[in-house]
Amino acid sequence: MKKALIIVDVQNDFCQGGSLEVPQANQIIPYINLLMQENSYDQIILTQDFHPAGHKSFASSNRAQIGDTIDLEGNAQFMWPDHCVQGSIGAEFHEDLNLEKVHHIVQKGTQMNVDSYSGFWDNNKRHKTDLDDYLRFHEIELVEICGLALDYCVKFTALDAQDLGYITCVHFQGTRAVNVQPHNGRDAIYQMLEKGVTFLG
Ligand code: VGL
Ligand code: ZN
Repeated sequence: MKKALIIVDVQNDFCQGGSLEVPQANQIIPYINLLMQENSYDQIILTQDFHPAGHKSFASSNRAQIGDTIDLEGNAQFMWPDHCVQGSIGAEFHEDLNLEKVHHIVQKGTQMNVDSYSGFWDNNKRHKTDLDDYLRFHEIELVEICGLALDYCVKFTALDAQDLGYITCVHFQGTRAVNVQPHNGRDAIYQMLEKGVTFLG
């Protein structure tokens, strides 16, 4: 069975000192590098949150406060600090992440008026990235997912992978939640378990 490793959004803005810092994010990088060194994956894919300046998921673009929820074209949209702006250092992959063995990069969140937590679909499920087609072309049946953040982009990527028919695993040691209160991504884990996602590590 062919396997892919999908590494979600290991970018400077989600790591230590970034504008949307995920607690302990940097701790997962050596673990992910070790996974890539195993040579057990047929494909290694990175996702990259990649917003245009002024993206509508930013509080600053809506005269909203960070943490508010607004209506964005009929969908509830959480208001984030500016992050992963195209061309900025914050959008780049963390320099400690070893990119040597990466086969493919999927950029998401590139359309101004819709956010994209999943690596497969935007949040309103209108626009699909090339990730599903890419995996099918390479006859991938099982995906292992790691990266940032457990409770947003990792969760939605895993739920969509499961929906799309892949056997889907998340590396517990290779991910961290952005919301550590009240209980550190546990709700996200339950949502994934309910859908049939399994956990490794
Ligand atoms: C993410 C919030 C906003 C993530 C991306 O990578 O989990 N979270 N954009
Ligand atoms: Zn984003």
